[in-house]
Amino acid sequence: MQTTPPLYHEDLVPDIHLPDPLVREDGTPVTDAKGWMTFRRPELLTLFEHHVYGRSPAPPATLRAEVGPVAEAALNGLATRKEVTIWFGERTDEPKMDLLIYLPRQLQRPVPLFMGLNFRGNHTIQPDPEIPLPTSWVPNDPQWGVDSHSATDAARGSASSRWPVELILDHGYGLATIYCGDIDPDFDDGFQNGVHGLFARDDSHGDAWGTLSAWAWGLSRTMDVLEQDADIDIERVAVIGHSRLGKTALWAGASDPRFALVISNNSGCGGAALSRRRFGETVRRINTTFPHWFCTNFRRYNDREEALPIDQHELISMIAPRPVYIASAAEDLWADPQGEFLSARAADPVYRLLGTKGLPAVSKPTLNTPVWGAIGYHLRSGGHAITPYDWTQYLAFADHHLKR
Ligand code: GTR
Repeated sequence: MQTTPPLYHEDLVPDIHLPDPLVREDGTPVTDAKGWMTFRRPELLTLFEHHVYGRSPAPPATLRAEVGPVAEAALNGLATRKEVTIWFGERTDEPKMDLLIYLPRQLQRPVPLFMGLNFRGNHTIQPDPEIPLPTSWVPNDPQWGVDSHSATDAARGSASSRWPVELILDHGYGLATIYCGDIDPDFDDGFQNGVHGLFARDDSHGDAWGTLSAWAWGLSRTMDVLEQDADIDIERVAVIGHSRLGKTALWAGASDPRFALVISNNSGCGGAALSRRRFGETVRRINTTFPHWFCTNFRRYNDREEALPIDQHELISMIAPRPVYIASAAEDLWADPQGEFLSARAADPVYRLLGTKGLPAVSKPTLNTPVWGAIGYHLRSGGHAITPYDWTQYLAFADHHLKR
């Protein structure tokens, strides 16, 4: 384990030279939307697969979805609650993922949707006793009286501050969520469990999929299922995630253009933050603590971030021209707020080339002052979390970009 203390001083950040998103690997400049979409974006996708997150398998030929109980008057009559169980093939034993959907009850369907993974089970997002407990492995959580790897009623609603469902419904959006551990449990087991276990693993090129790729793949499979759901406007789905799930939301949005809008909340290293800055969490640190998140090749860049053929601003660029929001928190230095802003900023030329307003700010905006064009950014006061303040900004951003 690396023992070097994390770097928290701007003066100590190395001089960095970022790869230019608008120059192809062979040196050819990209000068128009066609050159971006036809050549550079696919090239970047391959580079991120190969060097950072790993390659995911093609969608399975059969995806079985079973709609479970539908409650027409959930949340005191505010919402329709739907459960959908999704299997990744013909077999109906594990793994399966349970999709929980709340839809605004009074509105005409189809509705736009926020979709995001949760950390500890669907039952944690609301104190709604009808939400089924996950049957997959869950992390230990003594704070909520959970001291086993099976979910219990004790944690019901424990993450509700992160999921202001009523506010989301009030704005006319549905919310769909899945427990990330249904797709792949968040620990290093040599890629046996979760969806990894369903596919033959070939890591001879160091680029077999890690857990972040598995989670992003699960989000895309959810889109496959929701394409068949007449209640949801599949062209207006925003993917959102906090922290490790913010990294996942960016990768899902960058690799699957069906996501109309992407939100990264405090995603940090391997998410929105520039790796080359080495501020806070570093590539070595993240590969050591979470050896299952990225692909094997990413470890080549431990302490040599400058050798990466890409940096994270190019992950954001791959979402262009679709709207993307990057949010930092002032006390969350581990996630490098400045590096997240600079990364959003360095994606701006791509957004501009594609005819949008990009990010209309040249330097990091002051505290609690959101700024946005097609790229949004804010620096919230406080620490590593997703709060009602964050959601309020995301809803305003989505209202602007997705409302008809
Ligand atoms: C931390 C990790 C971060 C971030 C965070 C989280 O331990 O170092 O990269 O992902 O966990 O997901 O809460």
